[in-house]
Amino acid sequence: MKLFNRRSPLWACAALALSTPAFANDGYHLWLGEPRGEAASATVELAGDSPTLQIAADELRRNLPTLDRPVMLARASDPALAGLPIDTRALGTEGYRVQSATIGGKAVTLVTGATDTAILYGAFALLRHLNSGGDPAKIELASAPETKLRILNHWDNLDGVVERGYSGQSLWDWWVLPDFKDPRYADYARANASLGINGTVLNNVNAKSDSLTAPYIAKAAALADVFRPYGIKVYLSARFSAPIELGGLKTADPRDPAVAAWWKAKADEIYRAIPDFGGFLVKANSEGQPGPRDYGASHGDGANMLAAAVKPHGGIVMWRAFVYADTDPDDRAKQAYTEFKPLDGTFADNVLVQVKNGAIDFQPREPFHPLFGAMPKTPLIAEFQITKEYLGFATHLAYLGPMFEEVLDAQTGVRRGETVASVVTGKADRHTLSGMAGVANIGRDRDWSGGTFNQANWYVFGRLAWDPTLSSEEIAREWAAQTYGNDPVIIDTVVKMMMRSREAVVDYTGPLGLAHLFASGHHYGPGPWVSDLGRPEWNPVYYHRADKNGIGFDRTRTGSNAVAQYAPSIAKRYADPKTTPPEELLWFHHLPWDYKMPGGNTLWEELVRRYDRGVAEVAAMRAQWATLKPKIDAERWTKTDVFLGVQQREALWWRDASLAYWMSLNGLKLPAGSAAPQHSLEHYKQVRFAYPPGNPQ
Ligand code: BDP
Repeated sequence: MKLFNRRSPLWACAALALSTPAFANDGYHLWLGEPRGEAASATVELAGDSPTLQIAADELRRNLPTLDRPVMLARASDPALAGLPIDTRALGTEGYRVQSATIGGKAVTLVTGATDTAILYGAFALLRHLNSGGDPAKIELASAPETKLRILNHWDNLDGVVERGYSGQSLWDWWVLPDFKDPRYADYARANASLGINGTVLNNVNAKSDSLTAPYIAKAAALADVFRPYGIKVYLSARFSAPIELGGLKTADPRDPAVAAWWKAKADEIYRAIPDFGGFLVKANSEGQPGPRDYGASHGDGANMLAAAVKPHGGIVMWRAFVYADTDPDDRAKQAYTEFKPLDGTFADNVLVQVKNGAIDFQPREPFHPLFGAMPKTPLIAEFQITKEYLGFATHLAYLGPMFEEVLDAQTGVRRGETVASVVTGKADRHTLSGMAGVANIGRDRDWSGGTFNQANWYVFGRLAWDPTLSSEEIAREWAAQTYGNDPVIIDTVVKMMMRSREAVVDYTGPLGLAHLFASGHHYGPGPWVSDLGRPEWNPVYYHRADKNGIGFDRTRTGSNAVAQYAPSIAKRYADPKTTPPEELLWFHHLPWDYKMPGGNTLWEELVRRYDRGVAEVAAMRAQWATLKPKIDAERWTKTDVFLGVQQREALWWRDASLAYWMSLNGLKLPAGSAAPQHSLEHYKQVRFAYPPGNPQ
């Protein structure tokens, strides 16, 4: 038990009296904070009973500060609520309402909703309100999720390695499941429920068929049992060739009745073990994965065959649009659209097409994927990467909220006011299915995500999946308050660091729309010179196309014409370098080094300025963090401080290596005031790492 709870007023005195706060915090409790223990004394009453309501009540009893009235948890249909002026109709099945009410002559804070899960969400909303500075005297909270599916995608392999995972081994201890259910599973579910996340795909999209065998179904069922009372459904990534590998069939052709029958029987088997199984996620014909194209069938044929198998049980299929083929010489950024757009209208009604935020692959910045807005007859689920494969793993501080927001707020140009968010919520085209998926950054590290600031990315994903129109800055504020305490100095400093952090990573890794300049395989550190990988589009040189004369990928009519995949108004803007935002310039245009940028710099000068700005920004973040030392527990403060030191060193490495390489091509000098790279280009080219995390061998 801690000496003082971080939210108690005593905490502030302690912080003043001691140079370092006297308690430890290893980050395990995430934004939910250390349990209040004996300090919590709220009275919580329950109308009705269920495991979910019990969880909601326990949560409040453990963590809610004393209020001037008891909290009552009651379903909207409870007779005690009849006649009260409380409108719950707009809340749907998952929305909640928390407000003062007089029930049976007694003043209470009522937490209500149509279902027990909605009440659980309401309980967490109440905690969030109070723990992020909300007025206890003014409790009036109501919200319903804007999307139906709010799902984490775990890229967890069955051997415990997490592909692109930087927070230790997989949380799922498959070996001892289903017998031993690690208590962490419930804590994981609790954290997700606090955000409204209602689904989890347990295994990697690069799936093994073993996860569909009886022993693994039993293991998944054990996890589903733990997650169920938290409103979380389990999904599995399905390997398309499983009928061959497990069923002994000669083919996995989706048009073959024996294949369809195999999947149907498999789905029936899964549903016997997991009656509320969510469905399948599929990566097909992408990066070596099997799929319907192996048989000349379409993605639609594949998705619909699986959809038919889960349909009688109410399941869905999330079919990924992340495809690019070695046989297709076209610009990689165009391939998903080329393949999927013509399939619009052919998918079964329980299929969603899962589209990454950008057309290439989770780069620090990508323009929104042109499929958003282009498939009105198909519900699209947006896929974001919470784990930071291309943003410095768990070590570099990059708050992804502004990046998610930038994509969600992007106008598709298809109809007036249509944004990616309105496509994703299904509102644009009146779909009942809708959703957001996030590639999880969760592992067995004590702090779950490999560092406190990475927890913010899990948090912001969940909050935006609930409501994609929320502000990432507001979310940063509420996260900071709950995570570090309600001290305005802490909140302001932390939020300031967070809000600039992603742009800093863009600046030092690939400013002005450059992308995919990463070292091979693990994607850690710079490798803009790499040109020897098997497929052209795996090589950074494919993306930047720099030479003596210029830099950038021409995606206009004179080049790949990827711009034409956007709606006309957006395509027009991107077709001209003058109207393309500088942040996306070299994504769409190949320009001479002396191209004049707005503001008067040449392209080269502006590029260098941005690399320098990124490095300076990290130094500034570190200095800001230093000022918080007396206010934050030593354990969490130190880890972030050390990580910022690493980031500072590596931002400089990125900048120096990149500039050394660009200068070797363009022969230009650095602008006055910009320091020469510390080492030669050869030095940077030789940097190697043994066993970087997240890169299955
Ligand atoms: C890329 C990752 C790779 C994933 C792939 C995917 O490098 O590990 O398997 O995306 O999304 O970002 O399928």
